[in-house]
Amino acid sequence: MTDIIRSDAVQQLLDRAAGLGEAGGDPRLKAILRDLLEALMSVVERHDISESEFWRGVDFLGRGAGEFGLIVPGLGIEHFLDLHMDAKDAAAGRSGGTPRTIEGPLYVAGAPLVDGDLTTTNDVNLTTDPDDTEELTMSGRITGPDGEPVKNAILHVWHANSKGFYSHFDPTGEQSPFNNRRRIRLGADGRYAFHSKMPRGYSVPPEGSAEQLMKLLGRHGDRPAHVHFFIEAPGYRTLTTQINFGDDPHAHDDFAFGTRDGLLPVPDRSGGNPAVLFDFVLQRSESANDEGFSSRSRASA
Ligand code: MBD
Ligand code: FE
Repeated sequence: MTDIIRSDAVQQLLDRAAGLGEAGGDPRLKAILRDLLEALMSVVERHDISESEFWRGVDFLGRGAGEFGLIVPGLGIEHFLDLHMDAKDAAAGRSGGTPRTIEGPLYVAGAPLVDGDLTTTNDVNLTTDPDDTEELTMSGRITGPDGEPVKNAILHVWHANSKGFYSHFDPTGEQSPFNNRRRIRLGADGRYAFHSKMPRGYSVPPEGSAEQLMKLLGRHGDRPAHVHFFIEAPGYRTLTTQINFGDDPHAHDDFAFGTRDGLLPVPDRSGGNPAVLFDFVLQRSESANDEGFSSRSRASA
């Protein structure tokens, strides 16, 4: 079969579909969309996708739209964005510090802002709902590239409960709004400590589009137990990361590809309950933009 993607007819079709000859519109979007359409059409040609198969794919995207937040990490695209940012950082000489890893779809803005300056406070508790499982404690230091304490950071923390459900997204409707979610204001020494109830790994909703897709790929939709963080501090680059528990059965088999070397601590159980000592190292900010967040749309409450 001839390669129709390279034909004048298809190339002209792509230029016109992406509005390349039109004065109006957004030039960057035009350029991106042209390449995206060309990639899609190439795949149709390369795999000889039938009309029925194609529309099955369109139907899937329509039905799956509510779960794109799961499908994107499940297909490795969110991790790819991290690899892309890492590569750009490396090229710009901006390496070092705690690795970034995916945010995931389950952050909720507006969590209670609590005092976590350990010179004046000693109890930061994330779990306010009853949860019949073991207590997790987590503590450590936040430093900059030269080991200096990061002053006045805000540590955003969020994690699932012992059933693997996140507040605000809990299908059982059983959790209060910000259970296992806090913004912790740290002091001048960069130290943090909190306790909560040990999370269980997340699994995509049974019967949902993400689960259906994973099954068709012969995969699962499970993550190891983990704790998410954003760390923001004046003068430092905002970090999006998470720790995944290194002793979880899915520690090296995360459907969302969010586990990374250096982010897989094994909790110390010598004192009975799991305890994690974990230090974060931030990069210095080079522009105001570095101290902000991506403009991803996020739930708020
Ligand atoms: C999660 O809890 C999560 O962190 C990711 C990345 C995807 C789905 C659920
Ligand atoms: Fe998560």
